[in-house]
Amino acid sequence: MTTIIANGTVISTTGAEPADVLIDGEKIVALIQPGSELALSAAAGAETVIDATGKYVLPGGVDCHTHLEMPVGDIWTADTFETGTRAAAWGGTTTVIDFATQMAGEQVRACLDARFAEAEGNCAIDYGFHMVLGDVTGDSLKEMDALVDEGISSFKLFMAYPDRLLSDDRQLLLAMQQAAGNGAMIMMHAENGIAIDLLAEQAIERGETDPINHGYVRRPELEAEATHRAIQLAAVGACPLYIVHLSSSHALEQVAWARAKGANVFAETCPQYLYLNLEDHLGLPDFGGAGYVCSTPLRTKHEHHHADLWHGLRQNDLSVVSTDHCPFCLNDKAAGADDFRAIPNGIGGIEHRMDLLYQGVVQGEISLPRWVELCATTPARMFGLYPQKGVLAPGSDADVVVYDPAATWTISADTHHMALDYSAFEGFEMQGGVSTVLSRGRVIIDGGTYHGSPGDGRYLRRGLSSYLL
Ligand code: DUC
Ligand code: ZN
Ligand code: ZN
Repeated sequence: MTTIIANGTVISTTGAEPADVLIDGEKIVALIQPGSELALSAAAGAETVIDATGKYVLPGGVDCHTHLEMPVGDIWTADTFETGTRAAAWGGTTTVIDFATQMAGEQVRACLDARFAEAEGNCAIDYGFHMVLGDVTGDSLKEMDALVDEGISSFKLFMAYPDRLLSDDRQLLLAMQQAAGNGAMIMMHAENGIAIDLLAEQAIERGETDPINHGYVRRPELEAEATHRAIQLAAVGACPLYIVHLSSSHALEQVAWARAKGANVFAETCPQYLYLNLEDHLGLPDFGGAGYVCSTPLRTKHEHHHADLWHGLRQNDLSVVSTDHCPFCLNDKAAGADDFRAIPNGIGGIEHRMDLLYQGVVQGEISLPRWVELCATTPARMFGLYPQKGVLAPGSDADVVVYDPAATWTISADTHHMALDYSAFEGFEMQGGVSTVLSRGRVIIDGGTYHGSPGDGRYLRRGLSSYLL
């Protein structure tokens, strides 16, 4: 089956050029000059012609940080693999990398196999996994090598959550040394959880139970301290390091310092840290802030976090924008009505990452090529999916988004496709929107209709990060 996407402007990391995209089956076979003889004959022979006049044509988004169908205690994230990947597709994301989690006392292998079974046959788009090591043991270190061979080439460790997931410095270093040997990427939740838990305990003792206190106790200094420690441990362990959900100027400063020295240190941020803040969102009265509880937390508007993060995105000290899609419905957030520590952590945004970042293009914060680089190309390269994903080039999967820069619309829980009963971005007015989405050559979103089905998405065995090559 051949398809041509004609007359659009193709956006890549290097620019914006008029080009027709020719697809055969699941792959891109050529980019052709529009109106050329070749283009006309390709269009005449194609079974499907998609007219992209006036629109951008870009590689499908790669969201490398999601939590679909994930339990925290007995509360589950609201999106299943089915609903979450479908919502992602609506927003122009055609690949997700989610997490399999090993908790203390559990076997890595068994946890991963269970996770494969949960996703299998349910995803609308292609998917991969990182492995969370909640406990670094002889077994988990040995399994790291085996997992890399099976396409799980990144491991998330926690410096937070002493009671559940925290690895101490010895464990962090052991995992880093193992990663140095097998080529894996170490992903780090960089917050000093021991100090945070003390501050949280003291806040509760003072009767400060509201959601905003979640932001007060998770101080940016404690994100910076953990980020710095992770960087130094990774230097000693000699492995690449990727800081997840970076939210503060303080932590960014550490990443910039490491990168200026030439260290293999990378970081992502997420739309919530670019657009939302502690006072106006986490500080909403009557428990309204609960919907904005996430970790790392939203930061104060009285410092320069937003501006610094945009600057970091331009400078490449922040290389990726993911969502950290971790949606909990409001009745589940109510678990922490009397104690902010019990509010499940997370914000849902898998559907709106591409659009929210495009507002950065509209507002002049980033360029069009940088938008594509942050949302598709670099995450694919960072996590061993390039050039299968993240680029429109001959031989790459035909994951393509046709994006209409003239569209205008408003984010609302009433119209979004996530299985979440609110939106942290409710009422945000958007310029630009997704028109058509192809996943491996098949149109799955077009004309405001979803044309795919659960199980269309395939598991992706990832290689090593090519960002280092
Ligand atoms: N870390 C994440 O990456 N997501 C949700 C909560 C957390 O602590
Ligand atoms: Zn985390
Ligand atoms: Zn996360």
